[in-house]
Order: sequence, then C-alpha cells, then structure tokens
Amino acid sequence: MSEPELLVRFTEEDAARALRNDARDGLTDSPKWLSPKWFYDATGSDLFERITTLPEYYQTRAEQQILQRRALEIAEVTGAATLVELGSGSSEKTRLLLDALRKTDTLERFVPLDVSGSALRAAVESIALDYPELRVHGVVDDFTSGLSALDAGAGRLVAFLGGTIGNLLPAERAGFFAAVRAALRPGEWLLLGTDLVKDPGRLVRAYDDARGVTAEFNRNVLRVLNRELGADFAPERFRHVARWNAEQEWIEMRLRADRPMHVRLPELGLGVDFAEGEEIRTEISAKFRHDRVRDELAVAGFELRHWWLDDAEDFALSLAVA
Ligand code: AVJ
Repeated sequence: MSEPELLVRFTEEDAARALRNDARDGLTDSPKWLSPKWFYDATGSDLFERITTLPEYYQTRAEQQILQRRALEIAEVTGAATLVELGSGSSEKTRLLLDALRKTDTLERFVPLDVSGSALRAAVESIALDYPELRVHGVVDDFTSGLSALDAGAGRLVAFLGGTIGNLLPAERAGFFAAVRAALRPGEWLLLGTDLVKDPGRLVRAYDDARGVTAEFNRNVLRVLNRELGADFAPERFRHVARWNAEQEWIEMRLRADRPMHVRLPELGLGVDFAEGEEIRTEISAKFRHDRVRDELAVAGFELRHWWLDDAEDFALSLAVA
C-alpha cells in the first residue's frame, strides 16, 4: 500500500472566513438566508447520517439500490483510471464504485474531495487500507469554489452523488457543471445523483420527519453560529419549516422565529433583529426531471448517456460524457 496523501486547499482559516462572510451576507439580507454547507459540523454530520436511515428519507437507499445494480456497468462504460468523488461523504457508496472498478481492473487512483478535513482524513485512511493497490489522494476543498484539483491524471470519472447538486441555486448549478466540464477532457465522465420531482406530500415528509431529526439538523446551523461566531441564537425558539416550492420545484428549509428577537453576533460586530414569524432560509433542495438534467448538462458541454432509476422511480443516477 502506498501512503494516502492529503492536500489541504481549504484550511480551517478559509472555512472560518467563509462562514463569517456568509453569516454577514445572509443575515443582513432580506429575506434572511444561511448556506446549507454550515450544517455539517460533527453534530450536523451525525444528524445527517441519522436522516439517511429515516423511513421518510428514501434518497440514500434509492441511490444505493441504483449503484448496486449499475456499478459494474459504470465501470465497464467509463473504464476509469481515476475516480474523483466530490463531497465524498458516506464512503459506502464509494465502495460500490471502487469494488466494480476493481473488477474491471482499470482504476489506479481515487481522489476524494471534501470541505471537511477530519471526515476526509478518516475516509482516506480506511479506503487506502482496503484498496492497497490504489493511490489515494484526498483533497480538502470547497467544490463550489475550485475544481483545479481535478487536473492530475487521465481517464477520469467524477462522481457527485447524494443529490447534493440540489443544494445549489440554478445559476450556481450552471457554474458548477461548466467548471466540472472545463476541468475534464473530451471522453471523460460525470456520474451525477439527483432526487426527482414527486408527490409534494412525500417530499415534505422527507424534510420534516416524524421523529424531528431533520428539525434538529436544521436548528444545528444556529448552534454552529453560536459556537463559531459567539452568537446568542436560542435555537429552540426557531421552528423548523419544510415547504415545497412548486414553481421552482425545490424543497426549502427555513427556521421561523416564534417571537420577536434580537440576536448578537459579536465576532461580526453585528446585531440582527427578527420579527415574530420571520424566517431564515437555510437550504434549498432542488428536485429534477429527466429533461432538465439532460438540458443543463448539455448546456455545460456534457452528453447524457445513461439515466438510471430505482424501482420506485424516486431518484436518478446520470452518466454523462464530456
Ligand atoms: C445531503 C444535500 C442531499 O438535500 O436532501 C437532508 C441534505 N437536508 N435533509 C438533501 C438534507 C435535509 C440533503 N443532501
């Protein structure tokens, strides 16, 4: 086994600066917003792992089912020498791909990229142990801001799983697809997981589960601001709201102040007022249809070659070529 490498392009200081900028921009805007990327401290990551096991949250299981069935076909079609995984999160799905690519015997390198250095370090160590024939090069970076880490290597397959693409606004999404395409050469591949438009009742329940895990996950972002910015949010005074936006075809998560409040963020020299019922938008999670995925990829210069669904047709895995 060769020692796994870890390249830090996004440091703790970068993260701290980005959080301060986001919190200042979002909490002084009208309506107020916060970026979903700040959900994922250790507690938030644990809460998300719990979400993926909830009966209402079908996405993770659906994507897993598709990957289980299609991983070998993906390996055969792409013949990838390098697997790049963006926002690498749960390594279980990654292992399905790695196992398949091991069978076809083309893979040389695995490049997981994630903003969380601690999560990535652990993932890189365990993958390197289990796949000793691979070179493992972890990259700590924010995939929304830089993709030049993709530069090295040939025969690349870029995987962006879990439906995380849905967290980007349409303009950000277009920028992201274009940046991935610009980093690739013709004939290289993108594997993309997208949640699909479906009955709004089911969608809302997936983001407002009976056990209240998603509500805690949502409120956790306020705890992150309290800890990192010395803010004095009272998270329990904010109600979790999940709403289907039919026009935009996305789920919105919000936090609604249950009374007028003044919140101090001393590290920003900022005080923020909330009216009773005022909301902070904390996440959008866009839901897709085949034609939108195909068209948005085409605009960026990708051709959609495969579109695979789970049995319930809840989730899609797309394989596109540059
Ligand atoms: C990890 C971004 C795919 O949007 O469904 C889960 C995050 N938010 N429950 C999603 C999330 C609320 C999740 N992604």
